[in-house]
Amino acid sequence: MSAESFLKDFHHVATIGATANHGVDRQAATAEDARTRAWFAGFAADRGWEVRVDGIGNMFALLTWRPGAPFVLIGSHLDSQPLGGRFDGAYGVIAALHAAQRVDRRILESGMLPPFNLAVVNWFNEEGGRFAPSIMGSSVFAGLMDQEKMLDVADLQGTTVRQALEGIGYLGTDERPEPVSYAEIHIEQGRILEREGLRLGAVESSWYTQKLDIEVLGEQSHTGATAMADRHDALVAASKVVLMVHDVTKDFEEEALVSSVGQLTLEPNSPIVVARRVHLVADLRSGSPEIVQAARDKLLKDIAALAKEHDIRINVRDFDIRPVQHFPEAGIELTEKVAANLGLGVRRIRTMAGHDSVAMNRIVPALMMFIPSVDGVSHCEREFSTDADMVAGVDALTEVALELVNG
Ligand code: HGY
Ligand code: MN
Ligand code: MN
Ligand code: MN
Repeated sequence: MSAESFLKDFHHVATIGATANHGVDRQAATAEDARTRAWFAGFAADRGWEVRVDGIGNMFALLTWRPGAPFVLIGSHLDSQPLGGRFDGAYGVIAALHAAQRVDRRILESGMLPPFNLAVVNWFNEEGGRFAPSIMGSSVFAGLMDQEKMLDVADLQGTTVRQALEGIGYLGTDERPEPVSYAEIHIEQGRILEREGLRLGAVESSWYTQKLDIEVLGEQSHTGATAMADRHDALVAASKVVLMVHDVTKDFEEEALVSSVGQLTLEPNSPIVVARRVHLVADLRSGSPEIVQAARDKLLKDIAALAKEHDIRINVRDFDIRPVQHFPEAGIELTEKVAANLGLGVRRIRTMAGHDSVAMNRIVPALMMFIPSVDGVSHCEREFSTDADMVAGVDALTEVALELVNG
């Protein structure tokens, strides 16, 4: 499998759900997601690889050299954020398909059957933009989230995961391949590799992350006829909460804590009605769980005082809590060895973004590699990585996968 055929496939998939500004909008279990799933299944079928879909919509393409043996899983996710980037997730899936093809060729040429089989995985709903929480498919696979509960999660329009997956024909019942290890390649989504002129990142740990689900309940009234003293405006209070979530980072060392509110919905959302309800989600992340806990506790205290001051109700619920993950040293050293063999500058790196590898590392040894992101931007249409860096990453993943299947 040549670099050109990988690039042709990548740039083709990037046209599925393409947006006007060179991004993609392929949210979990939408028609656009279904089109990339069909492409994934076609790629596998063309090569005679068995395709399986499990009970939460995860897709697997199986290369079974040794029936009954467990599988090295390599892959990522094809779903995107709304108005997201072309590279986040999709790069890792297409790289894994091409790496698997190369590994298959090398094994057949060697005439030696490896102890483990190989499966390429497209995880369901890694992004969590439509259905919260994120990293859903791999977390169910790893037994960290309950499948039936996740199937009942609804989007803002009230459509459940179950209905959406049934709607696109990807609510499967297939048996999951038994995993022995996991490897994923992904864009860095930060600017460290670019700044240091390096080609590969060996991910050694992830951040502690959690979200706050916040509901602000005021009183609906007329924006004209209601006296100011009589208003219980949920949006005024919610706006102060948004600023609190941003400002709490200033209580800690620079960049020690990152936090934002990225999602806010309003009821009834009419120009001449004082809002009765605002729902917002805050995302808190830090290398230190203690910092996140301290920030969360301060926010809960300040929000309680705000509710009293405005004589309204504000409900806060913790969710999508992810502890710091350390990746096995053996996988990091394998990445460093492969990088050296390929002549690629490499360094160890921590991820602030969540990934499927963070879920998989809870059940099998996981290995994660990054390629550089131009300007370090992601979760936006401007997200970009170069063809050369993507191709180098496929080379690295191929070597890693070959080592892992050979045990
Ligand atoms: O949670 C994350 O950071 C990922 O992009 N879903
Ligand atoms: Mn991703
Ligand atoms: Mn993402
Ligand atoms: Mn009126």
